[in-house]
Amino acid sequence: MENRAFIALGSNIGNRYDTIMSALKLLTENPKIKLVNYSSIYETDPIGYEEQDLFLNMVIEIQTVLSGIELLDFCLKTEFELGRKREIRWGPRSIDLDILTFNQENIETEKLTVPHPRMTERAFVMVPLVEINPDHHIPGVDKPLNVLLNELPDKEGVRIWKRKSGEGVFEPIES
Ligand code: GSY
Repeated sequence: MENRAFIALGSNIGNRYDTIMSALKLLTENPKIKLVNYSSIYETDPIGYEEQDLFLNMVIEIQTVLSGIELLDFCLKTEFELGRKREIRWGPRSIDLDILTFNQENIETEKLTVPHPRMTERAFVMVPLVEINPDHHIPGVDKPLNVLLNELPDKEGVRIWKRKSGEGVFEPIES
């Protein structure tokens, strides 16, 4: 599987944990996608439109033979299967799957911009991303992710909710 991508997952409607696990299951059931790494799950204060419930957020690393656009289409299909309706722009959502990076590529199309244009400003993305890949460089940015995270304010809005390992171990796919 030649392509390497990071995807951010978020949910703040209904059973947030079950929805995130269902999204992981649907993604990894696709034979063209292999889960390589995953972060802990964080509970996070909403950014953008603040009058909404807390989110659960995490980040995964995958390998895939899909192109960036094919991966986007599969993410949108997965969101749709899990009941996502595209309503208020910054509003509540049952599941959100955002492609953060795709190899070291810059992709600029009507449907997809990669690296995700707001990823480095969002602690709910950067904290889980740095947990699994602190030294990663985003194309066109000379500082590694952990340095970018250190420079971010408002990290207290991102709190560990379920650890990847240690007490209360969480497995990405429950059988
Ligand atoms: O862009 C993802 C959806 N979203 C989130 C999110 O996932 N987490 C938090 N904490 N705030 C958010 N605002 C939006 S929009």
